[in-house]
Amino acid sequence: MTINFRTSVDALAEQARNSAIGDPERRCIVSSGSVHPKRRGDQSPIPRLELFHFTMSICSQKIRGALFQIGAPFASSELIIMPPFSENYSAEYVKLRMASAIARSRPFVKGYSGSSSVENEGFDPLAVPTLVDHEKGEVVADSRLIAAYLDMLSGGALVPLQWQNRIWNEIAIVDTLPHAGLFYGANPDGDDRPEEIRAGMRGAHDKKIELVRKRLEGLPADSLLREAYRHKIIKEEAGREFISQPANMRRIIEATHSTIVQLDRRLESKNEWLMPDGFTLADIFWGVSLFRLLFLGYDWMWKDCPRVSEYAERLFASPSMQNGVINWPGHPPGERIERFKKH
Ligand SMILES: N[C@@H](CCC(=O)N[C@@H](CS)C(=O)NCC(=O)O)C(=O)O
Repeated sequence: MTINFRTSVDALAEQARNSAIGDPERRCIVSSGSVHPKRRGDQSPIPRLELFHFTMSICSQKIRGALFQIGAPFASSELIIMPPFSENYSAEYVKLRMASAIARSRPFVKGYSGSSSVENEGFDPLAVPTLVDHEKGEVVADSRLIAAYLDMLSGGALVPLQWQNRIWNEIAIVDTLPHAGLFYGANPDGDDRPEEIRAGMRGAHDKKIELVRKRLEGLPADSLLREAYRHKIIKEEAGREFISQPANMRRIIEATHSTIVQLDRRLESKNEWLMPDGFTLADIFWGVSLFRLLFLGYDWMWKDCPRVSEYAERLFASPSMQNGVINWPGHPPGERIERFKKH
């Protein structure tokens, strides 16, 4: 029997779209740099690329930034990944994500270090973003791989050949920063996260574990899907323990601070961007990271880093950051980020 992968990927994406996304308003078509909601009943075909993502997911922000940078139209299928919704725990969505190559080649997530890098943690099958290429019948998971895929589609517009090594090295650095730990956990020496985040993150791991457990109950025994959910529980339990320890939080804050200081040394004042001759994927990943640190109140990390300070201002004004991150609908307010928003 031959399997038509293209049809099966389309079907998986359709099931994920229809079952996981609670509100059809969170499905729209994005074209030529602007967001055009797709009306209900609109028969226009979905574009070649479809992104399953979430406004506040840092990994999703990197990919939206990259999509806007290359000007590729895409179908935006937005899941709410926070409890009590946790639409990313829908079995239909997880099945789609498990059709990606990385799901087959990497072990499932089994620990927590504060980052969400596949290199450190393993593959999280219940996470966003996931890209679907409807033309090729391909599902791509993990922000680094999705970014590489988009670079390939754009003919190298994001990662010019001459800077490959340096750019991928920068991306590996950003990928291992403990953004998740800094978002869920409080700084024991002064929590500057916006009130909405502080309140929302209280007990978040407990709520997530409970929701995953509920979903797990209905899954077939001995199935790979069940294994995927079991690993998600292991990760969330490890995360709950990790952020409860002030020593862990101090360690990841210090590590992030020292990474920012090192970035300052790599930036050259004569260049506008990180690479000598133009805006690249490295700038998108750093833009998203610095914006998140600013939002969470960690901008003191570049108080004595003049090049990072100037670089951050330029990044936050760039079209890919403006469209894909800062003005993407639904970003929660924060006193530190308001001046960068277009009103
Ligand atoms: N290495 C993955 C990490 C994916 C990931 O951890 N995504 C987070 C948001 S940035 C997520 O979906 N979390 C869902 C949850 O915690 O339940 C990537 O870069 O795409």
